[in-house]
Amino acid sequence: MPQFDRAWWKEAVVYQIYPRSFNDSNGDGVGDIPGIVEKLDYLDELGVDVVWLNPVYESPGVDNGYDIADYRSINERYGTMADWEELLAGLHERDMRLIMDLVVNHTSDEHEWFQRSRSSPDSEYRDYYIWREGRSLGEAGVSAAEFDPADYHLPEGVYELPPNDWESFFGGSAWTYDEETGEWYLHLFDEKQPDLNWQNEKVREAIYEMMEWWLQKGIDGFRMDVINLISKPEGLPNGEDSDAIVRGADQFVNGPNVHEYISEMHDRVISDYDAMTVGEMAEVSVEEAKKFGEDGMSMVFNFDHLRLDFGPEGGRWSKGEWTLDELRDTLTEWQKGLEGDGWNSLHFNNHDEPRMVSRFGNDEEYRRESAKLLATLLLTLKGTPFMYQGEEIGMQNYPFESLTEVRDVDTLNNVRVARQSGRLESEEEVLDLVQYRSRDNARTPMQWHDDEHAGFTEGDPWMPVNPNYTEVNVAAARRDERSVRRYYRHLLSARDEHDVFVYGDYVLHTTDHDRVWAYSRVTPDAELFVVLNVSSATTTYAPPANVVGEAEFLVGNYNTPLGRINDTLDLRPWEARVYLLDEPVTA
Ligand code: ISL
Repeated sequence: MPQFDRAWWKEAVVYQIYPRSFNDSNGDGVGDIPGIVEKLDYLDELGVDVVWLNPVYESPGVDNGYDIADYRSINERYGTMADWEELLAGLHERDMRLIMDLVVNHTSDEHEWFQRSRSSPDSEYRDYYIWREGRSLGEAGVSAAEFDPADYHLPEGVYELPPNDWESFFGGSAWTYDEETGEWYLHLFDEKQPDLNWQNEKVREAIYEMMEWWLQKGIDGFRMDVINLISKPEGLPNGEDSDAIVRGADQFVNGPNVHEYISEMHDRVISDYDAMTVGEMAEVSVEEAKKFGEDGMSMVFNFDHLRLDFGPEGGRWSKGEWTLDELRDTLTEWQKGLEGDGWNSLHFNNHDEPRMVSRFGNDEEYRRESAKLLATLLLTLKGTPFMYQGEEIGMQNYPFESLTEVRDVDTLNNVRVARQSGRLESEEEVLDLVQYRSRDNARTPMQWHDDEHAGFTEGDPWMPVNPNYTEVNVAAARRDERSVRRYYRHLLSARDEHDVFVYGDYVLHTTDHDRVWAYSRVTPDAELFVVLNVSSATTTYAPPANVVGEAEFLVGNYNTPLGRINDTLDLRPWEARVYLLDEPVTA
């Protein structure tokens, strides 16, 4: 038996639950914790190991819970602490684990710390956040004619610019002027999400205590929201890189003390527990990810592959074409980059991204096939896979017909800014982009069956249900032997059975095929051979000579009754096959 550097979180498959949209137990149109408890057997049967729960803490809900007003209490909308405890116990009884969302780059402006901080420059909480004086027009080199106070929501009589040129991820300046004290506070997201000042030791202490409190309650780890934004450079200099994801990102992404803070957090809190941590990183290189591993993080989320379809200008709020070459190269870079020296997370979906089958698959003619192919990729690359609710039934983007159907603060703010600047003009352009990119695509209610509102709620759902629910739903998937869900279950159990899915090294076979992506996963005593036709056309592929021959056909999305790998493979649209070889043949 080969010796692997084992860890439970390497062997686990995570299932992400966006509580607002998962299952509503009390008919108020918003999903809740008792609703999740009702579905625990569903998750168990699917075969996932860990639940990542998006924020359920006390919050005004401007960013659906990523604006936290109290880290230690549960938002009434979602239930009570007792409900949450029942959820944790229910998961543990079924041998599943729970990781919670840790949102500590910012709080809500309704958090007590901010209320106190805002009240006076002399408050002992002033330094919990980042306050600065504005710049005069002269200082910023801006003429009076160029200056429009409306851009900064300034009250009458105030003629100044924000302390620097940083932009918020949600559009517009990252600073808001506060009338109370005549200073500006920093918020890299919405103005109702002020950034905490991590330089202040008291802030760090308070956060570590809170983390400890949750771990003591028995949780199994944290997903750490935008954690590489927590360290801002001394003097808060203007952005220098005009290609940065938002203006200023070159200054505040992976700031000067970020590793010091993360390793301190690890030493002070995490290292006492057998916990899993995954750091969400707005932008991160392989080299930087390794450093976070050295700081004690289990893994990071990188988004390189989810940027391939950005347009040349306008970043996320423009549309570009991805190619198989780029997708394969990007993921291969991470596979190889962290080999033996770190651990990957794997994800194509989350609550911030459009649905993977609409983005990387063909959600019209080959919805099922392409959803299954993407599932194969997710569950056969090396790393910890993260599934997102609804992915197991091939849920797709929502056909938004009007902005009135959009709830997401990020979409609404960014659309407003793009319109103001003239970058988006016609209604069609706006809708086209929203349909493609909006985070709300992922946030429509989970589709359980074909009754009204897809069985998500007995009330009025907070977000419209995708009209395809009559066809795409869990009940229908259960009845159907060829369903996407069946396929996931199959792959998940194969993954449980064979170590090579988890620990095998990744070896790429197709460096430049324009439709096929083939690779092996290799351990000292086994090999998986995976072949994917990432296209809606049939295609032919000749595998490397040494994998040709007898092999067990483990999983595939078409009928392939073969006990061997032939020297030429005729692959149907979006065909995916996974073979298990008796012994490793690829070096
Ligand atoms: O860049 C994005 C998506 O590709 C942004 O939508 C997103 O805000 C960014 O990835 C950070 O996301 C996280 O922090 C935000 C919150 O709105 C997101 O839901 C969360 O996942 C602020 O807390």
